[in-house]
Amino acid sequence: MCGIVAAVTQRNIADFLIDSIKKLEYRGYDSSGLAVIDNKNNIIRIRCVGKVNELIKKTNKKKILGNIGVAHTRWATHGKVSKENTHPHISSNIIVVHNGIIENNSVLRLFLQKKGYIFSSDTDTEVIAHLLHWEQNKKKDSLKKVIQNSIKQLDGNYSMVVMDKNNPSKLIAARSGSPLIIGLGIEENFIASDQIALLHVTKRFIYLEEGDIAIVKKKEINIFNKDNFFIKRKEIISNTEYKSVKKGKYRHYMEKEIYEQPTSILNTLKNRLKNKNKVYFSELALEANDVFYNTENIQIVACGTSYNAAMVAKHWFESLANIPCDVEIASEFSSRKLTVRKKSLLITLSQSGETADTLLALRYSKKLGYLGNLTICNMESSSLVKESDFYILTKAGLEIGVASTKSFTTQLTVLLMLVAKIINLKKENNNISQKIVQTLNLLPMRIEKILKKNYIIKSVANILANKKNMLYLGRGNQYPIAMEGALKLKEIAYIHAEAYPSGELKHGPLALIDKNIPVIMIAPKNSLLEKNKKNIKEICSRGGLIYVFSDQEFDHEDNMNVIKLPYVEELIAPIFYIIPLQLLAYYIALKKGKEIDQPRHLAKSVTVE
Ligand code: HGA
Repeated sequence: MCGIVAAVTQRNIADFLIDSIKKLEYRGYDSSGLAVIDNKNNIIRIRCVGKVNELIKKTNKKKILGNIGVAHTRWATHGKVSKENTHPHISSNIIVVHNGIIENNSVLRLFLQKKGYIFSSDTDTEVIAHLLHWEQNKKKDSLKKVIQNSIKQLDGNYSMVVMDKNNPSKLIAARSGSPLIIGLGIEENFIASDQIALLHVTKRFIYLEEGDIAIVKKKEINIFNKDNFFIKRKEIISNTEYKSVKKGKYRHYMEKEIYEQPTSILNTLKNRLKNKNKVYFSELALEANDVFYNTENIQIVACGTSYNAAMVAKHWFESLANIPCDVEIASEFSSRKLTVRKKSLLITLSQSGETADTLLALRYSKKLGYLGNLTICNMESSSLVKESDFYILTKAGLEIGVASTKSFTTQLTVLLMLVAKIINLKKENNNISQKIVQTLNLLPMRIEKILKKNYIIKSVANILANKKNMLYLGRGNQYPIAMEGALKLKEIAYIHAEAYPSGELKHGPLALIDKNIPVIMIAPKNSLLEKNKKNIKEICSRGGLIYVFSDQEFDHEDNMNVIKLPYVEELIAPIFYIIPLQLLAYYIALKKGKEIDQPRHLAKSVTVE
C-alpha cells in the first residue's frame, strides 16, 4: 500500500514522476503528490486529493524544469484524506515520501512541537520530515548519518525516500517494512515501491533488503546494510513485459485478469507435472522433501482471498493426504498465544509476498517450533520468499486489479500440486496423486469452457445489481468458494454479502430469507448434492429467491433459478466454481458503474498492519 516513486534523471523529471506514479495507483488512490527540486533550486510541490489523474492534470499545467524528484500515491493510515495530509511532506529543506506506519509518532510529535516545529498535517510521515530536519541541524552530519540517527528513534515501518534541497544531487532510500526497488538507467537512476512503475524506463533492478539505506545519484548508487556496511546487492534483469501492465482490449484489469486465468493456470502448471504422478517445483530447495516427508500437521496462515484459498486447501490436505490442517487469519495468528501441533509445517499464502499481517505471522511462528515454513506467493523478490525456509511461486503474472482473481486460482492450483507432492513423498496413495496430476492437466481447458458462459452470468448480474444484501452458500470445499464469491461482491460492488455453509442456514440466517435477499448456492454434483437439495427446498418453501450454480438438473421450485454450468471433475471443482462468482461480482459492479479496479477504501499489497 502507498506507492513511492523517485528519480535523479537526465530526462524531464515531472513527466517521469507522473507516468510512473500512475502505474502504482493500485497501491493507494486516496490522494497523490510530487515534489521536484527545480533547476533554480526551488522546491515545487503539487498535491491533490483523489485519483492520480488529478495530479497529472495539475502537473501538466505547470512548466517544471528539474532532474530530481519524488512522488507518492496515498492509502491513508494517519490523518484523513486531505491535501494537507498528502505526501510529500516537507520540513524546510527536507522532503519525504513514506510507506508504512510510525507507531510512536505521537510521542515524537510532542517532542518536536516542544522544539518549535509547527505541523501542517496529521500524518506520521510529517514527524519523519521534522525529525530529520531536527537531527540535521543538531550536528550537521551527512544526510545518510542523519537518516540513520533518526530511524533509530522510529518504531514501526518506514520505507521512505528523502530528498534535501541543500544537496539536490542525490536521493536517499531507506527500507524497513515494505519494498523499495532501485531501477538502473544510463546516467540516471530510479526508485519505486514496485518494478511495474519503472518498466517503461528500465529492466535492470536492485531490490533493497530490510534495513538497507541507498544513496542514489545519477551515475552512482551506494548501498549500506543495517549494520552500516557498504554492500553490493545483486542486479536483476526483469523478464516482465511492459505490455503485460496494459489493459489491452479489456475495460478493466480485473476483467483482463479473470479472462487470463486459463493462461495463468497453464503457466503455473508448466514444467511442474512430471510423468504420471510426479510434481516438481524447481524453486523448492531439496531439503523441503525431508520436511514434507516428516510433516504430520499443517498450519496455513493468510489474509483475505488467500485465506479463502487456504480453507479449500484444508479440505484437500485432510481428505486427500490425510494430514490434519488448520487455517488461521494472519493477524489473529500473531496476536495470541499458540499451541503448535507436533511435526507441524507452517504455510503462508500471499499474492504480493509483502502482506504485513502474514509477514508478522511468519516471524512470530519462528519462535514457536514449527518443523519448517513454506510460502506460496506470486513475487519471487518478496519479503515472504526471502524470509521463508522454502517457497513455491504461483506464476499468475502481474495482478493489478485490487480484487484478486487469478492469484486465487493459481494459489489453489499450487496447493493441489503440493498435496500431490506430499502424498508422493509419503507414498501413501499414489493413485490419488496420479489422479490429481491427470485432473490438473484438464483445468485450463475447463476454465476456458466456463468463461464462455459469461453471457448467462451477465444476465443474472443484471437482475441482481439493485440488491442490497446477498447470501452465498456452499458445502465442504465449496464453502470457501462461497466465501470468496461473497468477498468479491463486497469488494467491488459494495453489496453486503455473507457466506455460510449450506447446513448452517437453519441455525440462524434462515431468519433473513425473503425475496429481497437473493441466495447464491454452489451445488455441483458430489456427495453433498442431496443435502444441498434439501437446503434449496428449505429456502424456496419460505419464499426465498435462489440462484443455484450447478452442472445438475433440479426439480422446479418457485423462485428457484438454476445456472447450468459445464461438467468439471470433482477434484478441481472449487477452482472452477469461483470463475462464475468472479464474473457475477464483476458484471454487477459494471452495471452499477463502480470503480472496479480501485474499489473505495481498499488497495493492493497490504503492507501495513
Ligand atoms: N502513514 C502514512 C503512509 C500510509 C501508508 O503507508 N499506507 O499504506 C500516511 O498515512 O500517510
